[in-house]
Amino acid sequence: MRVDLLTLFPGMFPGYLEQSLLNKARTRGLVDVRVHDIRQWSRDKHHKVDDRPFGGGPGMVLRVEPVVESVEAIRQQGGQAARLVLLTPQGRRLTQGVVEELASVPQLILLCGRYEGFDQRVIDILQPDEISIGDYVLNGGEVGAMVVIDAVIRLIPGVLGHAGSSREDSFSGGNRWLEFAQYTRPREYRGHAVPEILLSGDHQAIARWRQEQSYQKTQQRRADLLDPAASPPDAAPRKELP
Ligand code: JBB
Repeated sequence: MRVDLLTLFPGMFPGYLEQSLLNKARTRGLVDVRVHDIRQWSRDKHHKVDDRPFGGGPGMVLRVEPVVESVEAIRQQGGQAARLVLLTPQGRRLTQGVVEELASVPQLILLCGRYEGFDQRVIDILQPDEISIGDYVLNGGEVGAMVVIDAVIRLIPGVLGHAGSSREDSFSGGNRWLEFAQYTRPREYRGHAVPEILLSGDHQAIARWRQEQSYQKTQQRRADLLDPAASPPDAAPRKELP
């Protein structure tokens, strides 16, 4: 998969891109990530890409020409059917389902905005897939783009080991449960002991206990994740909220 990032702040990405999993995927040739500065496509001698909004108002707007022309240039470089994603609070919400969809394309172009947003004609002309990572105010699309890459990259075959792929299964599809609590040595720390059952060696009982844990935690904290049609695990007694 090829990923092209279009941004006014290319310096934000190298640190993130060099993190372990992504770097491994890149050195193995599973993913080719390229960062581009939108200013490269400015016609202005000062590399200006923003301007004051028609009709007045505070702040600046990203101009249509450099943005449209940068995307067109990157599309031609890729030479494949690229999916253009624009990170914006106006987009559809990023979910694991959307991530799975994005992981299936040969080229992703992630367009990151700044200032008060893009000239509307960027959207009208390019018709990007507009995506939001959540309802909070950010200063630009870059962090959202990193979230998209992070989630997409781990679905590319060969990027994760065996453990990762089976783990992913429990979170795809309709029913997603939160993880059960994990413990490692020591068996006791400051009076906090590891649950006895995990030391029992009874693998079936452990599996059942973990399933109950997952279900109850999900029920208590994120009932919205539970598929109402799915039934709880057999041994899970229904616990009231504290
Ligand atoms: C950005 C946070 C875009 O598309 C918009 C919009 C509004 C304000 C600012 C921006 C710039 S880019 S992506 C996530 C900010 O409505």
